[in-house]
Amino acid sequence: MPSKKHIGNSQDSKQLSQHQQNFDHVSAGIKDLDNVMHKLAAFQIAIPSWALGTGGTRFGRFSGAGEPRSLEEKIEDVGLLHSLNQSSGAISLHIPWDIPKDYKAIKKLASQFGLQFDAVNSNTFQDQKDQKLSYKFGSLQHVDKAVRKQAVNHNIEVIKQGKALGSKALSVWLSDGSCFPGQLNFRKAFQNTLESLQEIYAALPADWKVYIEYKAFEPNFYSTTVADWGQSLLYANKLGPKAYTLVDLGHHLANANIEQIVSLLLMEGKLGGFHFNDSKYGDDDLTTGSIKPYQLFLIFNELVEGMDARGMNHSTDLAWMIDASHNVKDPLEDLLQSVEAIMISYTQALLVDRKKLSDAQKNNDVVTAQEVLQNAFRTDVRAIVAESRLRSGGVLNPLQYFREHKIRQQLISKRGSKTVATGL
Ligand code: AFD
Ligand code: MN
Ligand code: MN
Repeated sequence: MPSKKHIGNSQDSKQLSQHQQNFDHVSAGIKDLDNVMHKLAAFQIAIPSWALGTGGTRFGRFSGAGEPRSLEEKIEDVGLLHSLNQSSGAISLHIPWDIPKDYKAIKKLASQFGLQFDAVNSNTFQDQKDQKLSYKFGSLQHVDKAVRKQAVNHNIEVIKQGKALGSKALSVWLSDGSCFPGQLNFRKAFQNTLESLQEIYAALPADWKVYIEYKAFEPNFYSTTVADWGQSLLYANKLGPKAYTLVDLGHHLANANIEQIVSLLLMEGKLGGFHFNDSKYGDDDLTTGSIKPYQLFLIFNELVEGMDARGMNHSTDLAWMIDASHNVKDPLEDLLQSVEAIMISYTQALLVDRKKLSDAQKNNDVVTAQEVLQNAFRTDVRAIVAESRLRSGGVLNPLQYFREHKIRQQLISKRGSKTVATGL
């Protein structure tokens, strides 16, 4: 684990002076630099506990070495990321993959690393060993009330766990749906799900939110009971003011206009938060910004515009999280890349000339509108993100630091080379 002193000593002076030049150059063109720097320092992206190990596919899993073997080690990993980039100051737990044994000790450990507990995630998409009834045909939607009850009780239990840790939200992602036409009565499945969600909603503490995550398909391939933002919004509206829609970037049908979805959910005051990742085909869970960086920028453009229109606090009024893991990268390096991509897009969105864009829109000046957006998108803001990180006590180049200081090798020597982190 790099200590603050260690980090301070590690900055290469040549690289630092190059950075200073880059920063001076790019920041010269920014009118309200202090405001931008302030917002960047405040912006934190939660890391899901299940992204710290190498993810598998349904064909196989190639576990990496030195993966965290326990919740404590997952917290250490997120703490490590946060010490390097100062932008990943929260962890999101998945129950029952991450049930804490000693809440006090876990809370203390997290606070030592400056980490908060983000939303807790329930799991009714898998059967657990000691489980009485099966979720093979769904959980909250199930035709059998006893199965629904079991799934509701699990969610209430997850809320309890989250309460003990200081979380303020429950994320519900359901794999409920059907694989073949005729298998399910859509209306009954919706109504069962709604009733189940209502019971969960009733158990939410006053200052909690519930996020309803949608996904177009997989593991069900004919219908999904919370398949898109419209369906999620229906549930959220019927549930009440503590219920919101959660947008996972990989959960849409191909080429969906996610930025438009974001804009309208914000307008309705029903956008709860994000799961960031990238995809080319489906729920690919690739590194954020690795495939469609312009789309990520356009989403942040709507977020900044829409949140400002509602007077929202960028860092605290929505839940920001990464949801990605795969087979071929070191998970910590992958997460550093994702956080960086998010910070870059956010910074670029802060640089958009709002006045000019809105004037162009009023005048149907399509060309200028495009120029305004692309001017921001094509600005190399990496030095701004790095400067913000440095000012907060992070390192100039987290990835480089991770490799040069052989952090994975250190983790392997501590944890061993045959480790498998819990998760998907
Ligand atoms: C799965 C789902 C979804 C969810 C996550 C945690 O696709 O993204 O957020 O599990 O429940 O990856
Ligand atoms: Mn997700
Ligand atoms: Mn997903």
